[in-house]
Amino acid sequence: MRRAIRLFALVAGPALAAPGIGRAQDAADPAPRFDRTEALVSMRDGVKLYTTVYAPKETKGPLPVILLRTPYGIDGRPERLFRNYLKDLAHDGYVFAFQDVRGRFKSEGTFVMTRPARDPADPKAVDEASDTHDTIDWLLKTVKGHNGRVGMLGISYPGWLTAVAMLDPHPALKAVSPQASPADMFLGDDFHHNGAFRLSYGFEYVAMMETDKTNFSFHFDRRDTYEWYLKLGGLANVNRKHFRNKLPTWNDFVAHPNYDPFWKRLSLEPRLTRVTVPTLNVAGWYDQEDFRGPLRIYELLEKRDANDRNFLVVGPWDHGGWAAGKGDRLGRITFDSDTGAYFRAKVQAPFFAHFLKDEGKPPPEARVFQTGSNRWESYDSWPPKGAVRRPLYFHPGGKLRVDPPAETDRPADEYVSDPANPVPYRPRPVRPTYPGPEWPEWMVQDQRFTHGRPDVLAYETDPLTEDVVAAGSMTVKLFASTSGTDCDWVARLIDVYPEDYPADPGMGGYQRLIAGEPVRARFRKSMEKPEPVTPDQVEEYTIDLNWGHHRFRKGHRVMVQVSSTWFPLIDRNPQKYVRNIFEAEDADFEKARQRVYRSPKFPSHISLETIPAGAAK
Ligand code: PG9
Repeated sequence: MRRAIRLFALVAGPALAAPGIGRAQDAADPAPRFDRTEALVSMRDGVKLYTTVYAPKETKGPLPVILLRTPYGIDGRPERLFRNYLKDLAHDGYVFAFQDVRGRFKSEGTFVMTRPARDPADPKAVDEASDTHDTIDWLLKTVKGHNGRVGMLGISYPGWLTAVAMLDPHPALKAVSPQASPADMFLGDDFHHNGAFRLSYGFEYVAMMETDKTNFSFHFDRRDTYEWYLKLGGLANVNRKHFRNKLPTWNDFVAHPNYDPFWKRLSLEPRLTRVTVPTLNVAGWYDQEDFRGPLRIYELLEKRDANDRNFLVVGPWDHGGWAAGKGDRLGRITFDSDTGAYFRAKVQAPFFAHFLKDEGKPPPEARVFQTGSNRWESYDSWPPKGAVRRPLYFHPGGKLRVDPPAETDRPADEYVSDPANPVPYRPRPVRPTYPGPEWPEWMVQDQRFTHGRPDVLAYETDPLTEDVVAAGSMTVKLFASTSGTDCDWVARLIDVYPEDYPADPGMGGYQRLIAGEPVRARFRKSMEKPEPVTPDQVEEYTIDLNWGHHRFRKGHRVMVQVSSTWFPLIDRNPQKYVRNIFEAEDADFEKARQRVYRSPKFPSHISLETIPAGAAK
């Protein structure tokens, strides 16, 4: 059964379909005046792509063109984007062009999820870069009075489209801003994290994109999708009961459960070998979809950035949270300033003005919001030079301390992980991803809903006697065993507020999530060749929590929670090794006894790159 998805600004990314804080205010602003034309633009293989062009009615001299391509449907969107995401750019003066990608909405052809790069030896082959190239050719011939320079930007899928255009750029493409673009869908981003499958997102996104040409919303017959996914059972039931082998991307998930050439071909990472045009990379600390991607794109390009044209901005945002609204809060967490409005007016618009109109100065290398202190900081390298790693070790009694563990007669903590009762990733009911208002906010939700569960371990410091500032890499090292032959390990880093918190008494004791990631035991040695684990044998797992920039305040505590499920964000591991978890049957799921070690030989710990607390206020 189908029902229409409620759309807000899908051009920028589906996360914006959810109502955002302060977003209604943007609607009150008057939109700039444009002449709108539409066209079906022919690509090199004859396929026509639906394109609209908005030229300002009042122009001051030749203008650059800004191009935004999307799979989410362009009709009606630009008018809304001119009131928020593109408002400052529109006021500065650009011609804007929007396009439905092949196979979506009013464009011809077939949609292929994150279409792989074409074979350069085949002149007839197409990909998103060639479609962008052909579109820019057409724009330069058709748009009157342009200045010969084109810029591209977009969030998430449109951000990925920007990134692939930048890797193989048209000569007129002079500035790009890939925002929240995925980089590698097996290692991070939307579909998997470290090879662990993102069940709710993968299932719902694929249904949305591949059921037909428009945005389809899967109908759940349970209000709580936690319950729905649990009842679904083994993933073999997805095609059997719902998709019936008709959705190509789901079939790809099933056919490619490991990091094989299929996933490697889709990865942008090996292609990020040069900075082709000035690039403003944008990421949000609380991006629930594509966080690793934009950071990896920045990091890999930065290694080859001889001419200083690769820049980074990270703000306190959910997925696309900078596109609309003030950005002064997310859920219960406030940021003391309008970070989204600041980004649009003071970062995004000046970046394009500099590189497309020769106005103003280039941006700083890295503009990074420090959460916890709520301050924007500028750095000339990211992570900042001189950051020092500080380990915090797991100890008996749920303690987290700087000293390594001593010998003890009980060197591990243990719990039973039951796939029939998985740890939820947000408080139930877990409503569907779109247009549920919770999805954009779960990464800052109070983690007390899992604290104290018998299948969740927690290690926390005493109240800090001084601020601790994490800036850069954050990693958990687990020494752990399972009684099964496969399992997952999930680590979450949490800032625990003091019980007595006069600044906002409702936040007393709040367990604020800073980062969390899963790893799948089968991939501990190789993502390409999974292997079962030997029951009850201690193994070493590294859980990379990516980069962070957070000030743990004096009086707060640092906490790490460890569990073996995070559902339905991550699919359940059967805990018995099966060849392909996408083909797992209900009977494959087993309970397992999980042990986390904290001994001199097996010192599980978290390690944070830190900078002196005085270096940034
Ligand atoms: N996170 C979405 C996505 C991007 C790229 C590929 C697949 C999904 C999006 O918001 O567009």
